[in-house]
Amino acid sequence: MTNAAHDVLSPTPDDRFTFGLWTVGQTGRDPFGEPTRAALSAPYLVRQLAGLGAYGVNLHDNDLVPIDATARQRDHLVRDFQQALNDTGLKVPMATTNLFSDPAFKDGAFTSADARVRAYALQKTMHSMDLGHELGAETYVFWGGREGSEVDAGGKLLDALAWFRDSLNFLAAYSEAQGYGYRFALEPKPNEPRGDIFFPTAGSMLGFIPTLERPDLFGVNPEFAHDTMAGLNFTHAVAQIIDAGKLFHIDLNDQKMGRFDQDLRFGAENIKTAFFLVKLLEDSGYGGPRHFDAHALRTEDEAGVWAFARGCMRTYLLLKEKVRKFNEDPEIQAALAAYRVEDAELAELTGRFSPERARALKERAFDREALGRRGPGLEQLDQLTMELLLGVRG
Ligand code: GCO
Ligand code: MN
Ligand code: MN
Repeated sequence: MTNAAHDVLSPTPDDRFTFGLWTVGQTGRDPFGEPTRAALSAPYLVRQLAGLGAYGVNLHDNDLVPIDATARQRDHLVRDFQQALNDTGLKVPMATTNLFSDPAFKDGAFTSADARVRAYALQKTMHSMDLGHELGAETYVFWGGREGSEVDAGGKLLDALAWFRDSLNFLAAYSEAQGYGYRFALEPKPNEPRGDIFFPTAGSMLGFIPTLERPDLFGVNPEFAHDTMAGLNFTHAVAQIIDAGKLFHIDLNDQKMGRFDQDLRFGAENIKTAFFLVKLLEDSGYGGPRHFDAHALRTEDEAGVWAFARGCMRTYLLLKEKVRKFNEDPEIQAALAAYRVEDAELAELTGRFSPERARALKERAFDREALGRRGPGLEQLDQLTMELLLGVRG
């Protein structure tokens, strides 16, 4: 490997790669089986991630502080974690609340039909926001893992939406009152662990955000696996979020369509979609964290965990390098230029409505058959992309 190639593929904090404590700390437990590897402490995970070139580490409150910890235990755990952050320079850009593991949340947190559960969820989230702020987090994620249902016999659908809205309004106001200045990122998922989760897609979140009191504080945290599980095109979802100015955070991983939630290493499965996603992120100038919300396969030991973490970052950087080559490849650029047909006169006619332009456009003659005959060259363009990805172009 040449030095130049080595540099391009070695992660540095400038690449803004982050992992969750729950991702590299995942012990291999699944619904059918016990852990296959030992739990690793938060300070140890921080030191390892920093050594690999990550920028930051994200956490749920209970990834660091057990739900039943005493105040003394909390202070001790936070102090040791903070020490590891100080020693390594690793940041905590994002924090979130675990509102899904405890049985209290089995039928929802902010959307529970029990007012006591909803109030407890608010209380727990405020404590978690305090912790996130203490650690320097600027983004706060809401993933409503238990906000959903298996049966709708409870008849709470419209109420649940209102309860969710009230909770987010309350918490945004709390953040402002405390001077935390959080930006909130709402994470959609279609199902798992609930049979159906409320707000299943990016579009659901984009439609909901304008109904909040402070829509400016809210954006989306889309996840590759969540759209892919549902057979949707994740890159299209991210484009719509960018178009709305709402890409506040992103969860990267991989997934086979139609399966259980796999949380595979980034790029492990859908390499072409991953390429177009990296291209979209890089070309759009997205400057936020590239967060890997995934974990090593259950088969792996600790060495496999670090191979997983290195692999996520390395594949992202490999794809970013391919994006650079794609954007510089003369044949690809010529095919792209040929794909788009521009017409200055028509651009003028269709640009902005006026009665005159509308009349002129209605009178304009189009050679419909010629339009239908034109081949846009997508087979060739896609093959060139494949050859670039497979390493036979540059
Ligand atoms: C999942 C989700 C979670 C959230 C996390 C942060 O499928 O379990 O993706 O991993 O991203 O709780 O809020
Ligand atoms: Mn997920
Ligand atoms: Mn996620």
